[in-house]
Amino acid sequence: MTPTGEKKEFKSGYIAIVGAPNVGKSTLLNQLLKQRISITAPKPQTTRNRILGIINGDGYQIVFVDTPGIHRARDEFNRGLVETALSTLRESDAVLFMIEPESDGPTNEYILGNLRRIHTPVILVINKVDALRNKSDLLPLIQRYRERFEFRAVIPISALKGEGTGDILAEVLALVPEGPQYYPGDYITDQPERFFVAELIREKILHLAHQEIPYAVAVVIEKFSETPEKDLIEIEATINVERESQKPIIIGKGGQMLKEIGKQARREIETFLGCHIYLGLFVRVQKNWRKDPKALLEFGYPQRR
Ligand SMILES: Nc1nc2c(ncn2[C@@H]2O[C@H](COP(=O)(O)OP(=O)(O)OP(=O)(O)O)[C@@H](O)[C@H]2O)c(=O)[nH]1
Ligand SMILES: [Mg+2]
Repeated sequence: MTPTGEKKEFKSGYIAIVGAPNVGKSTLLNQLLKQRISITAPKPQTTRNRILGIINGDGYQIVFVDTPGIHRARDEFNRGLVETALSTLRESDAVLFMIEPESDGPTNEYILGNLRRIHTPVILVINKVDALRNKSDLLPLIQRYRERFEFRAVIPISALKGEGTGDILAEVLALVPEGPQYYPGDYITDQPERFFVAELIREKILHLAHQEIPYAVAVVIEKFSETPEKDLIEIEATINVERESQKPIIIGKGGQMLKEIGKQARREIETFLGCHIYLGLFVRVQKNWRKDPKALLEFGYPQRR
């Protein structure tokens, strides 16, 4: 109840975070949530699923939805990722369209085309302003975008440094309609813990391996068993690669690479789960899994309808 006695309605909404690959969408989600739930890497096509980040406040629940980067996909697998992003766009109450000033490519025009087809308020988020060489480039950029689309607001931010993200929250709060509480008030996301564990392992591979390897990898959790009395979770995961030749690269000389992946992943998983873990990693060749509908289903990746 408000001081005047009227009933205050609950507000809620789904807010899609979309943009070209690598612009910083997942970094923004983590910054809004003040927790690392979406993996990030300086390489495109890091995010492969829609990742929910739920903010519960007094009288509202905002569900931010991180999505794979939208790009001109050349193969079926990537077309599936783009479709995940575009369908999220269509099902949202508002959209954060993120760009980065230093690489403003034709993909953004394609995304704008999609935004014109939906009738949802869109906020233009200009990320990585910390890395902008000439701050004076910002105003003409904003001008150019304002001419192309009627944005509800334009917010320059640095997702990495957490600058401007408060403005996003305030703007979004003003936009979300009255609505139900979609998730229990203590939920921050909808995926099970094991999904994030698999993602953290994949993130370490993204950071440690080069060339085609990051794209050829899918991580599957085979075992996740808790022993509360020992404050320990035993985790076994398979790192699937596409070709025989990729296996020795992931394992590395004398197993060094796999050991490093395991060491870094374990550290982060322990922080994430808040307990000790045992982590066993195995490498398996699942030939051309990105083209195999059965494997895609098993690995939890979208398939085109
Ligand atoms: N300098 C700077 N770098 C940033 C900022 N935000 C993100 N980055 C970096 O940009 C890279 C990509 O960030 P992600 O959050 O993974 O980008 P994304 O848009 O989710 O990428 P995809 O999932 O591949 O589409 C990472 O190396 C981030 O550290 C920022 O505000 N400033
Ligand atoms: Mg991402």
